[in-house]
Amino acid sequence: MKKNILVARRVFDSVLERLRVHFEVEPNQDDLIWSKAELIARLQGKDGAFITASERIDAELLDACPQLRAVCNMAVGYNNIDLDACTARGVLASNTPDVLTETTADFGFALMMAAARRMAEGEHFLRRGEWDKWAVDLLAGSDIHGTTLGLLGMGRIGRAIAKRGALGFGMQVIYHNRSRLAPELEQESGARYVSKEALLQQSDHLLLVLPYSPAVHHVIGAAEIALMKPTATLTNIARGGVVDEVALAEALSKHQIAAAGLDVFEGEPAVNPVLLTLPNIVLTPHIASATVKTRLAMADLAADNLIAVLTGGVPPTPLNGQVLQPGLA
Ligand code: 8YV
Repeated sequence: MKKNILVARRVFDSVLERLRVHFEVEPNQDDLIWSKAELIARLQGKDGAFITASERIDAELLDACPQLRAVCNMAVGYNNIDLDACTARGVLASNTPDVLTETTADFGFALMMAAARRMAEGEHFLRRGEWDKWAVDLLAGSDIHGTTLGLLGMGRIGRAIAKRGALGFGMQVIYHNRSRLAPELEQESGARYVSKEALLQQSDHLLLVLPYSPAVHHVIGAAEIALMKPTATLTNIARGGVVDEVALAEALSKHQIAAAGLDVFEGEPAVNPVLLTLPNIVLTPHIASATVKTRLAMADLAADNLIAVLTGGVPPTPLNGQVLQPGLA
C-alpha cells in the first residue's frame, strides 16, 4: 500500500507526478496558505510532508501528527523546522543545499550592485517621467569593482559570492563567520577573515549570508550600522530577522549608510511600510533562488529526500540522518 504525503504548497507538475508514482499525494495546487491548525488537520494520516520555508514544523505540530516520519523542506535554510523536536521524535528532516548556491550568489551580487548603482531608484525616476535632462551627478552611486566586499556568514553561498567579487570584480574580500574557514577554502574564495567590528568598518559593500537562528536575531542593528562607512551598502539575502529593519530604515533616511538591498523581511510577505517610502533601498520579494532551473532542482531534491526516506532508501541531503540509524538517534 502506498504511503500518504502532503505537498504543502504548489509545485511543478513533473514533481507531483514523480511523487504520485510512490505515494498517495494530497497536493495544494491552489497554493493556499494554511493556518497552523489547518496544516495539522491536513497532516493527519500523512507519513511525510513536502514543505517550504513558509510552513513551521515545531514540537506542537509533530505531537499532533504522530504518523509523520519525514519533513522535506524545499529550501536550504531550515529555521522553519525545530530540528531537535524532529530528532527527538524520530522524524527525518531534509533541506536543499548546493542546487541553489550559484543562482542565489548571482542574485545576491545583483542586488548589491542594484543598490550601489541606484538602479531601482533610477528606474522609478524614469517611470515617473522625471528624466528631462542629463546631469553630472544624476543618480551617481558607488563603484563595485576594486572596492571591499564584506560577507557576514561564509557558507556555500558566501563563498560563491566571494569568488564573484574577487575574481570577477577585483574586490578585496573580507568575511566574518562563527568559525574561520580552512586555509584552502579561504584561498579558493579569495577571502580574508576579520573580526565583526572590522568587517563593519571596512566593507564598502556588506552582504549578509548567514543562517538564521535566535542567536543572530538583529545581529545588524543600530550599533552595527553606526560602525559602517557612510558610503557603504548593506544587502540581506539571508533571513529578515538578522536585520533590525527599524534601525536600518532610520539609518537610510539619515544617510548613515548609502543604500541597502533586501530580499528577505522580518514579517514577510508583509514589509515594514517605512522601507517602502525610502528611495535608497532595493526591495525584492524573496526571490534569490528563483530561476526556473534552480527551483525545479530544489523541488526535485526535496522530492528525492521524501521518496528515499519513506521507501527505505538513503535521503541525499538529510539534516538529522541519525534518526534513520536506530541506536544513534
Ligand atoms: C526559498 C530560501 O525560495 O532556500 C532558502 O533557504 O530562502 C529560498 O531559496 C524559500 O525558502 C522557499 O522555501
